[in-house]
Amino acid sequence: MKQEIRNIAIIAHVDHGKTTLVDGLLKAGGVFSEHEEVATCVMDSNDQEKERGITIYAKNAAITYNDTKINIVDTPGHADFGSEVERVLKTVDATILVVDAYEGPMPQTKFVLKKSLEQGKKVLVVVNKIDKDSARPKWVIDQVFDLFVKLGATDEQLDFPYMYSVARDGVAMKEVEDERKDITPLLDFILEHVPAAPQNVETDFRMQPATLSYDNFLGRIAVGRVHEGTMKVNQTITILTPTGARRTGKISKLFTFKGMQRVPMEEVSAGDIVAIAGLGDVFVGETITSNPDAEPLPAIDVDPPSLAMYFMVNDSPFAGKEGKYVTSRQIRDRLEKELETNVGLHVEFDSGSGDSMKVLGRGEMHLAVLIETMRREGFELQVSQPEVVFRDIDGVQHEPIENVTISVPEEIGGKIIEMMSTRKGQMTNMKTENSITNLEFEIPMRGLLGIRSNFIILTKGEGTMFSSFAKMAPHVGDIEKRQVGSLISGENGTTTGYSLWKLQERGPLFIGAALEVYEGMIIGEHNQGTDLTVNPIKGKQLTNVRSSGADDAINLVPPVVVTLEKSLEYIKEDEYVEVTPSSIRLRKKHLKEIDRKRDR
Ligand SMILES: Nc1nc2c(ncn2[C@@H]2O[C@H](COP(=O)(O)OP(=O)(O)OP(=O)(O)O)[C@@H](O)[C@H]2O)c(=O)[nH]1
Ligand SMILES: [Mg+2]
Repeated sequence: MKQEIRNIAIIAHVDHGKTTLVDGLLKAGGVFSEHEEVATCVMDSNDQEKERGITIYAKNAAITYNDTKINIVDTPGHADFGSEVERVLKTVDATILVVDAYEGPMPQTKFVLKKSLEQGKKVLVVVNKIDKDSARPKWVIDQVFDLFVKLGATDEQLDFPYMYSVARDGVAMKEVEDERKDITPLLDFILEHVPAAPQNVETDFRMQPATLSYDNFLGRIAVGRVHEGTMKVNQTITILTPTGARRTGKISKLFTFKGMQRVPMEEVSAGDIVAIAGLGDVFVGETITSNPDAEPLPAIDVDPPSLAMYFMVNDSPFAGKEGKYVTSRQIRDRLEKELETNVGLHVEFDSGSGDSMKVLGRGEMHLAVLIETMRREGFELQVSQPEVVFRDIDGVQHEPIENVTISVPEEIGGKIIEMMSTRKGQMTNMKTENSITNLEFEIPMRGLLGIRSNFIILTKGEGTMFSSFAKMAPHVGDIEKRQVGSLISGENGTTTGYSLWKLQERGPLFIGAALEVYEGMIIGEHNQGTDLTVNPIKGKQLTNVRSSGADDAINLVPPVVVTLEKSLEYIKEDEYVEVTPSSIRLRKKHLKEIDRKRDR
């Protein structure tokens, strides 16, 4: 008899504890040897995932419990990586919706639940972090129920099973008051409520890749669920596109998952989640089949990208000094390779002029992760201000609208409402409890660009703000922008402490002393809201030197650290971010003041 299989995806808003919960399941599944030192969030294996403390890519693992194989897909909770979630839902029969025991449903909870319900998946709810002092698990269950109702769940879906957990301690409980012993209640819960995967092997093989990865030895690897049938290594197969076009290929290696590893197999069969190597040109959503006349599986639709920016060859005076790959050809090839696996990404190679390409993604973080990856690989490039992508629907220009949830100290609530309404945000909910005000808005994505730094200043860092794609809606009209201006170097040379000391009263600086700058480089923000060309390389006039005295002491405020994300948020339409393996610089498109004046 075949081993039973259960396929689940863990979904949630960012930080609600998905990856930590998977740690617990892996440990219970005997994935680690007894004395092994196990790190936390072991599934977050990518460098940027570890550094940012978030999941970026959906990943597979599998454990065996009571002779049943459980395939587990960990998914990212950040809104920018929502397309990862949408795709892997196709590979599972049920989702575990993890919800923070204090926060309750957040924007991305709504997004991933909506996608699960739309695809008719069974949803199991786990209220996590019930160890928090502020935890209110019963309230959270009510809120989740309301969300199911709002999203139009069927009666059957509304009757969702739920339980509680402290993922960090590796424990799960049926009731809040139950003993917090281990994770087995969750494993039993999965076996009880997740339908067994159908294993029809008496028919032709059909499998649909949901994610792609790249392996230096094996080339492209397609991961997905075997819909039906069986497949052996070295078998010749047909790849069907969703529109019915076909081509042939040969499978060189087959894998299933065990723990976090891919295990080579001679044969794979219906119901399991597998990885296939040897098909160098297969794409997400195509159908791999043993029968050339088989029906393609339904296409996998993901929401289209909502944010675009231009990637260009760096043409600053410092171009080519720090990067290994700098040409337009190299950038183009790299983007082409990225498109093979990064399904939420689009590139219009010929939409820019000359050396620029339009890159479209799901949000600032999605694009920033790509740029950061490229720079770590040795790329040097220049990028433009991110812009929202509009879409023509039935002759009407539409724009992306986001759901935003904001939580701030009560006394700032008014200011936040004002900030959101000047950006065309519509308040949909407001509640104050224990001097914390929770606000919900629908707002055009345009209105959110560049808002985060403003939000941090307004709340002095004591607030949270989350957003997630809600819908496309007709363009809501112009949004007034805050006037920001830059301090721009008018010189080529090395900065001096003396000149920066004079300049720092004009606004926060992005650079320190003894740094090479060029004419047209942005060295700080001008607090008057207009661009100002300045001289940061001036030395102190020797004739003014006083022999002694404390008034000579230069007190330089430490420069503002401009990270990639901050730069993308900061730049205006006439500015670029210059990205190299060792630096991030901001610059004006026109380096000379006279050209900027002419262009105004
Ligand atoms: N107090 C408490 N903290 C927890 C618990 N579970 C997870 N955390 C913490 O919550 C944070 C986020 O956990 P993750 O597992 O990375 O959350 P995630 O849902 O995978 O986040 P993304 O993948 O970025 O969406 C970490 O700092 C965890 O240590 C819990 O049960 N109680
Ligand atoms: Mg995670």
